[in-house]
Amino acid sequence: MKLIGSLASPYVRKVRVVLAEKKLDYGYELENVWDAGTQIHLANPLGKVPCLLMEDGSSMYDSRVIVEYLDTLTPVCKLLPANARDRAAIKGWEALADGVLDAAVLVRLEKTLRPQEQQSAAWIERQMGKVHAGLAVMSAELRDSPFCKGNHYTLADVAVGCALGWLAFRFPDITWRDDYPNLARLHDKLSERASFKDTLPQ
Ligand code: GSF
Repeated sequence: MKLIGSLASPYVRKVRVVLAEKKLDYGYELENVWDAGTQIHLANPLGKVPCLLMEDGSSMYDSRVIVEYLDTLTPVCKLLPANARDRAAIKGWEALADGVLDAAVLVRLEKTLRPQEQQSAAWIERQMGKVHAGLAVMSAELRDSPFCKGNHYTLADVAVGCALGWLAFRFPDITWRDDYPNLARLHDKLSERASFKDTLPQ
């Protein structure tokens, strides 16, 4: 299988961290989805990365679908439990982390793709509100647990780690490290893992 991705995307990073944790082999192809000549729509009609190209020629997206599939391929480092309720709780963490990213990505696009006079301060504020509300809930739910879901490293930690890492990369002014020391502690612990070290956004 081959992953189409980009070096800065937090959603692509989530997939790459999972591939590394599961010790799965894969090809990796970089694609600039913002380039006029991008071919990404041939694999993903939504024109987004990550997109996983399968051996039979089909493609798989988006990141949540891909990581859930990857977790079934090998018992190595199980990231999602079989129990439906526990599984939904972890997928809930992933939805929260991805939702924080979705809002922050919208802010970044507004600020980088639109001329300053066309940018909407109200839109930016609305999206930033989601980022801050999401971070507050992450911190409240993490409490002083070693990982998002108690004592076990799961997909929730992968998703939260990628979201925090991308905020640190693109929004260094957001003071989540000072505001939420427990998120900083989790982020620092995750950053020591090879899967996170080898996939730093750039
Ligand atoms: C989000 C992917 C996405 O927005 C997922 O895979 O989880 N829910 C999806 N990818 C961005 C790159 S990035 O901001 O990480 C993308 O490909 N955007 C291109 C576009 O046309 O929106």
